[in-house]
This record gives sequence, structure tokens and C-alpha cells, in this order.
Amino acid sequence: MTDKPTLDQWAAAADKEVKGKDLTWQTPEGIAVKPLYTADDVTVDPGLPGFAPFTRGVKASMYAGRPWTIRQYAGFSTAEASNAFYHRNLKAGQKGLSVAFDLATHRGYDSDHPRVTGDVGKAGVAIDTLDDMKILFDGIPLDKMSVSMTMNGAVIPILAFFIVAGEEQGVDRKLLDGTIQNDILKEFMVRNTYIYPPEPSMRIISDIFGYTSREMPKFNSISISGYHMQEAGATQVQELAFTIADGMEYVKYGVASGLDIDKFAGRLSFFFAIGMNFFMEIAKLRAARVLWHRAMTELGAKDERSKMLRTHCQTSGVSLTEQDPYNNVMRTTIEAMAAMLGGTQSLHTNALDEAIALPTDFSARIARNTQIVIQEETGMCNVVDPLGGSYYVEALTQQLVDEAWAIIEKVQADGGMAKAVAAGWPKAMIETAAAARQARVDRGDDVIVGVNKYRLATEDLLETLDIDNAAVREGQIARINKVKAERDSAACEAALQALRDGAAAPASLENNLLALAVECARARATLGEISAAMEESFHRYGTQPTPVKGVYAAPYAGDSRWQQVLDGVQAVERRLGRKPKLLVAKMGQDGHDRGANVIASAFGDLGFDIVSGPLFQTPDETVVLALQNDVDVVGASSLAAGHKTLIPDLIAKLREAGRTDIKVIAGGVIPAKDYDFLRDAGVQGIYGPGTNVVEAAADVLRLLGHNMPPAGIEDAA
Ligand code: MLC
Ligand code: 5AD
Repeated sequence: MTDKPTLDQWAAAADKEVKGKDLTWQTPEGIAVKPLYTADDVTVDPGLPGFAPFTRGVKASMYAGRPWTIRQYAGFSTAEASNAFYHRNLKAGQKGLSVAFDLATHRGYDSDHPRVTGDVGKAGVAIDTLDDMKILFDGIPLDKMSVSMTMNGAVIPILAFFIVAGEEQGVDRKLLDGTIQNDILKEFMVRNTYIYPPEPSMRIISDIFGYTSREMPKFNSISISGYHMQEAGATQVQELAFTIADGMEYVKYGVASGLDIDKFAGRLSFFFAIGMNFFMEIAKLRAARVLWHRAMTELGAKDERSKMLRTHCQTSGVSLTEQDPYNNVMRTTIEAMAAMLGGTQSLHTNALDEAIALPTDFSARIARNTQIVIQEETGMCNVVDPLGGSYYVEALTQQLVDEAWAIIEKVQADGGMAKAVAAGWPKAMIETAAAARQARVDRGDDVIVGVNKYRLATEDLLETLDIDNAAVREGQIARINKVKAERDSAACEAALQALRDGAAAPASLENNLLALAVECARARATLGEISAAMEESFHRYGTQPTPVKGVYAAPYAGDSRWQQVLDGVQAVERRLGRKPKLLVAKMGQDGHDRGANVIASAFGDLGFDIVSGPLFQTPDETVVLALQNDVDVVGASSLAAGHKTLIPDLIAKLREAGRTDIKVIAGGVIPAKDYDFLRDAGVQGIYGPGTNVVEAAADVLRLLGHNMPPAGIEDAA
């Protein structure tokens, strides 16, 4: 018998094979992954599924007993169209519902509000009245179907409509099954569909915890979300740490409002993104359960159910590409497998047209079937936590627990997540990670197949969903007017006044905002009216973006193309007698600001003078900003499909002001089929997903009359 080889012998053998090359992988998460893991790396026994700390899953039988819920997030145009889509999807194997609202609804505006002309029905379904909500769930029994609603800003009117829609279906509140996102801290950090400032927003959450724990025992009162942090650029460690820290903050607020921790904590739920770093994502979900168990034990929970982290997952939107979009099917499959191997309770798989539009019936079918195939064809569900005991996965799980806990301790030392969010450092950390990632992609250090490697010379056009925004808006306005004409206006006004008074008074059982809003919903008040009633005391919140500096530039030190563009900017500066000036504009209710912030950072690093416009501007407000700052270029960043309404409007208003010299460019989620329309409207440059930012800057220099040489583009097709 030969001796068992030692680890040193293995290292020597591997070293010889690769001629001394260091095989350690520095992941984008900043974790050093070794080429081999052994039993020596497993320092913590993961225990058994269904038992604390739930590393291996929250149920003893996991998917062998019941598979995760196939819960596809969807919503577009009207309640009628979305309802029909839900029925078709449920018939085809989807198991739970998940509602996507349009941005006007998110931000508490009725569809007839002048600020939302470009947003109605675009990124989700428009809901203005109880009637809309009843149509949305027509034929869907709310005591049998679990429904998730992604709503944070206008959470009070939406939840009130949901409760009354159930009531009018004859469903007892006690039986309502589902989840409301209701996670405002991450809105202030990354998603930006807040309405009110942080303090009243936190009161709203405690009021919802109070109401649902008393009245709706089956309903998950919050979905504490890391998803959007990863979408905004956060590393897995940041996503994990800030999400758990957010959860701890909500629990503290709930307890401070007088609730018993074990009376509400069992209905807190979570939501994570699952990106392309396969094993890291599996380990992340396992680590999340360990961290939440530890955090809740520290916060004094006694019931094991209060410490059990149940989560929804969604495959990563930003990992998908506009280029060669069928590759997205593979990406989503890999991510879906990571989510299930990590032990998720519920899952959304993204559609292959993610990077440019909302799903069509075709792309939604492929996305849904990705999960059905895993559940029904592969046998993967028959074994609980099949990666349990993998040296690598167990070691990574522990490493993520340790690294995330260090950040959580920093948050606690700073007084909790609400204070950290107000101080702004978590957002800055995430934006720094986003700028660094963009530079790695633009330099080709991080490979994206079909984008910065193996790029096709020509792309086929993909059929995508188009929404007639004007028609949806007209229909919504007609319904709002009808509801207002038919309701008992005195009763409605009395209910709204009670809500105004409740919002003006300190939080209490009698002033529970959700309970007061349920009365408003019964009296047929609109979403905009309910939101405005609270806004009178709470006010509307806004912030000024502050792009990070020097992060995008750092890896380009010594790069010749970078230098060429820097020189170009300086040449334009000499000609103008000042730096070329770019206004990065966000119009409409679209709060996706990763793209705008990355552009502002990168162009700033290249020597442009940057004016970072605030979120939620109208075209008129953007024109005022452009004139006040006397900019050369306005770059409109659009990720929520408002581009065909808002950008032409902006150009028309610049013309009216006599400033045809100011160039307008557009970037973001803009389907190729809209390019001609935008060019005809006067847009001089369009930069879709997958754009190399240095080349976009070179292009802008050309627009400003500089003779920029082309880059040596590598073409693999
Ligand atoms: C589960 N059950 C079992 C079992 N597995 N019982 C016996 N044996 C087993 N093996 C039971 C559970 O205990 C539960 O009952 C019931 O079955 C349902 O299972 P679940 O695991 O709770 O699943 P689900 O109902 O789907 O709830 C999952 C959740 C929830 C807890 C994560 O919060 C949820 O559905 N979240 C979805 C959030 C979402 O869709 N968000 C979209 C965001 S999109 P009981 O009685 O114990 O409850 C977005 C994008 C954007 O945000 O920015 O716009
Ligand atoms: N329908 C379907 N999916 C949507 N997403 C956002 N809005 C919708 C919608 N109306 C998904 C996308 C995006 C993520 C935030 O949610 O995948 O990346």
C-alpha cells in the first residue's frame, strides 16, 4: 500500500504543472479562492437541515418535501393586461404571483399627474384605484394564491388596496397569503423609489409590522432586499452584510414601537440576487441563514422561527446582455441552479430579453421553463442540500459569514443601518464597486461573452414588448375620473382627513397608518390621494448624486487609449477655454442610477466637467439645469422605458429655448428598434447596455468637433 499523498505533495505537483503560476483567484467579491479545498478548510459543522442555525436549509425535507415556489415577477400596462398574463403563466406551471408596479405607482402619483407622463404602464402595471387592484386579481383567489407585491414608497395605499380587494372577494384578512417588499432602507441606498424622508418611512414600516402581525398572520410583512444592491454593483459580501444589517434595523424599530419580537419576526422575509459567481452565490445563501440566526439571537428572539431566514431569489438582471441574447438563457440557468443549491424558498428567473425590455410571452415561457425543467426533469430536488459537506462550499460559507459580520459590526458601531444610510457610506461603497467593475469590463479583465469577447459582427433583431404608454394613460385617467365621480365624496374626504391627522400625530395603535388607509381604500380614495394625505406632514424626499472619483481611472494607469481620450478632452478644453461640460440627466420616475453614476464617475475621471442632475426631473427642469450650467452635452440615462416620451420632449424644449447647439445623447435600456425614432427626434448618440465607456467618451469628443481616432476594436466574429 502506498502512503496517502500529503497536501504539500499536491502543491508541488500542481506547481510543476503550471510552472509556478499563482492559482489563487481574486474574485470580484474581493475573496481569495484557492485552487483546492480539503477537509482542513472546513472549520464549522454545518449541522442538519431544518435545525438551527439553518445553514443547510430552513426545512428538514426541503425540496424533497415541497419544491421552491416558481414566482415570476411581472406586470405591465393595465391591470387587465397583467391579469391575463398572470392567468396564462399560472396555467403553464408558475406557482406564485409577483406584481411589478409602474414607477408612477411606486412614487405615489396617480396616472393623471403631470410628472409621470412618460412612466405610466411602462416598467410595470399602473394601479391608481381599488378598482385597478380588483381587476389585477380577478379570478385569482387571494386566500389560495400567494402574492408578492414589490412596493416600498407607496406601500400604504397598495397594501390597503390589496386588503380591501381581498375583502371584496370575500377573503378574511387572516387568510391573505403573500409578501410586501416594504424595504425602504435599500431604496435610499440603491433603488430610489422612496417618497418620504427616512424617519416617517421607518414609521410606516413599524405600522405595517403592527397591523400585519395582529390582522394578517400568514402575510410576510417585509422582503428585506439585497437584490438591488448587487444590481447596483455591490459585492456579495456587501450585499450580504447590508441586507442582514437592514433586517436588524427593522427589528429594532419594530421592538421600539412596542411589538414583541417573536410576534412579528417570524414573518420577515428576505430577497437576494443570484449572479454568475456560482459557488459564491450558493455559499451566500447559506451564510445569510447563519448570519440572521446569529443576529436575531443577539437581538433577543426566542422562537426559532424568528431566527430562520426564508428568502426569495432572482437571477441577476445586470449579468444579462443585449448582445447575443440567447446566451442569457444559459446564464439564467446557471444562476437558477445556484439559487436552488443555496436553498431558496422562491425564485424568479429572468427572461432573455432582460437587457432591453420587459418579457414577451415567448421570453417569459423560456424563463419559467428553466425552473420547471430543473424541478421536474433533473432529480435535483430529491436530495436536501446536496452540496453540504463540500470542502469548498463549507469553507466559502464560513468565510462569507466572517467577512459580512465584520461589516455588520461596523454598521452597529455606527449606530445601525438607518444612521449608516444617512451618512451615505454604504451607498458610496457600492458605487465604488460598480465603477471598478465597469472599468474591469471595459478593459476586458472581466469577460462577458458576446460583449467584450467573442462579439458578433452583426446582431439579429429580437422581438421585444412595446407598450403604448399614451393609450394606457388615457385609460387610467378615464377610470380615475369614473371612480371619483361615483364615490361618496364626503365619506372619502373624511377618511383622507383621518389619515392626514394620523400622519401628523405620533405613531400609536389608533394612528396606525395602514388601518387608516384601509378606510380610505374602502371609501375609494386613489393611490395619489392617500399618498398626498401623508405627504402633507411627511414631505417628499430628494437627494443630490455624488459620483465617486478616481475609481474608474485607477486600472487605466499607463493605458494608451485612455491617454488618447484624456488628450482629446484637453484639446477640446483648450479650444473652449474651459472643460467640456456634460449634464447627466435622469428624467421621469426612473430611479435606476447605477448607469448615470458610473458615467458621471468615468467621464469625470477623463476630465469632463460633470453636472449630476438629481433624480425624477421633468424635461423642463432638465432644460433649466442645462441652461443654468451652460453645458455642451446633455446625456439622458433611461432604464425604465420612458425614453420615447421624455427625450424628444427635452430636445423640443431645448430648441424652444434657442439652444440647438447643446447636444443630446441617450444611454441605458433602449431597444435597437427605437434608435431611428430617437435619431429622428434629434438624439446625436445612443449608448446601450454593453457600451465601453471610454469609447463612449471618444464618441462625445467627436460630437464636440474633435478629430478622435478610432480604437483598435477586436472583432472575433
Ligand atoms: C415549504 N413548506 C413546507 C416545505 N417547504 N412544508 C412542508 N415541507 C416542506 N418541505 C411550507 C412553508 O412552511 C410555507 O407555509 C408554505 O409551504 C410556502 O412555502 P414558503 O417556503 O414559505 O414559500 P413562499 O410562500 O413562496 O414564500 C417565500 C417567501 C416569501 C417567504 C420568501 O416572502 C415570498 O414569496 N417572497 C417573494 C418576494 C418576491 O417575489 N419579490 C419580487 C421582487 S422583484 P407557512 O405556513 O409556514 O408559511 C424586485 C425587482 C424590482 O424587487 O426592483 O422591481
Ligand atoms: N416584469 C418582469 N420583470 C421585471 N423586472 C423589473 N420590472 C419587471 C416587470 N415589469 C425585473 C428585471 C429587473 C429586475 C429589477 O426585475 O429582471 O432586472
